[in-house]
Amino acid sequence: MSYFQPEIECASRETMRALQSERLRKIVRHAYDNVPFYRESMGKKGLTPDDIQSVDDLPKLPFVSKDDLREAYPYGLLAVPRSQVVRIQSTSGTTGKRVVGFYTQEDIDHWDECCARAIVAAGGSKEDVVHVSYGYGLFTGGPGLNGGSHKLGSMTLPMSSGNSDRQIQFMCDLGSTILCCTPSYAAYLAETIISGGMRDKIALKAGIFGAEAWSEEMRRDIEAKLGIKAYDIYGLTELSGPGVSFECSEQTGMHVNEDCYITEIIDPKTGEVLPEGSKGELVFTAIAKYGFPMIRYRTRDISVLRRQPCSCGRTFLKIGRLMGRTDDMLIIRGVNVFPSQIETVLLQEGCSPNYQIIVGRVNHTDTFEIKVELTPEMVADTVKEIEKRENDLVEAMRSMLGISPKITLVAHRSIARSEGKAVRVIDNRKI
Ligand code: DLL
Repeated sequence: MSYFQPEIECASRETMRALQSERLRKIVRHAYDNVPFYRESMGKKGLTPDDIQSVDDLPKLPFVSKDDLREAYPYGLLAVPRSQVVRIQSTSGTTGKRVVGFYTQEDIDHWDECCARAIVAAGGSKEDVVHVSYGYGLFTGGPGLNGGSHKLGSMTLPMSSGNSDRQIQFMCDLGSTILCCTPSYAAYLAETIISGGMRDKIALKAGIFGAEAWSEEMRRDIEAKLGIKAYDIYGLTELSGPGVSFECSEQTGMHVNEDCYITEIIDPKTGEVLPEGSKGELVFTAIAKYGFPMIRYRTRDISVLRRQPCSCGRTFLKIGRLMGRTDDMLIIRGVNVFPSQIETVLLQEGCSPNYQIIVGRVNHTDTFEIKVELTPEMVADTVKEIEKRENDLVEAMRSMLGISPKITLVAHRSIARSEGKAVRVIDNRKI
């Protein structure tokens, strides 16, 4: 069995808890001393850093929510002088306000290590050619896996997403062995490889796929089509990016990098901490991240925690496959989309607020359609004028969301009204 840092990945429970408690004390003190938000929220509970001595004290601390992050935009949670920040990354956020994460060099070093561990757990070594087809730029996917691959010393292909013909060409010519991208893009590449008769020209042995929900069926399908083993990886921008947790060869959930993150599971309604094994919302505390401290961050992701011996030898606890979210964020082709963003564009473009988002999956690729009612003023429009409106809307959505939906203008009053909350989203993907 290979590990990137065996002394950490296979540490005893006592050693890991001692390290976590030490790092927790340090990060709580750092956040309290440098970020007014943390000082105030702890103050409201009558807490000072001295009240937090070990992991057992964690539940005393208040939660941090995505709204807190939006309010703090852009610099509100920055905890180091700007001269110590070497990088920012950002989410594909909602209505204008993104979440911006700041990284010191030490933060990046830890993040790279977490991703390097994921690559080794997927069978990677210095001998591998790591083909990174996650997006680069503000999105954390490309930079995260790229950093992990560098740290490991593997040959890294910084492909970014898109241009599938070039992806496949490089895969064949350079002998890529590990593919990193979203599962839906992996499925698309697999089909393109097979239909182009290139299956026996590729040397892939593993894939590291995450950033969106995917099913066990999809895993088996990609594995069969590409002749690889496919590993899940999880993370979020607020907590650095990919590599919060990663799968090993057992493929029964993702090991959390426990020297960097303390995991809790809570009841999303009451905030009560639930015992391991219960289904609930994941809450993480980043204990090795100083630029932008995240203490008890509510992810809104639903999963289950399990601590049991793993055949790979790692002692890190596992989170199960992600089961959904508590909010309305959709992930379409790997991009985070909030219905509120769509509504904003429609209203800005003078369209009706009566709309429906329909998401599906064909050949493992997400389909994305928005039906919008014609306003009474538009009813007299010619077919040409309607086509132009649809095209303009596609463009406006693309610039807000980063991906293009199909837009269909439908008859006035044809979308069913609801007496309670409007049904804005029809997600036909079976995950
Ligand atoms: O998606 C980071 C990432 C990049 C993870 C590459 C894995 C691989 P965000 O754009 O901030 O960051 O989106 C985070 O994506 O809260 C989950 O809802 C979802 N997500 C991430 N990984 C998985 C996964 C990146 N393996 C949000 N399964 C998270 C299901 C996932 N959902």
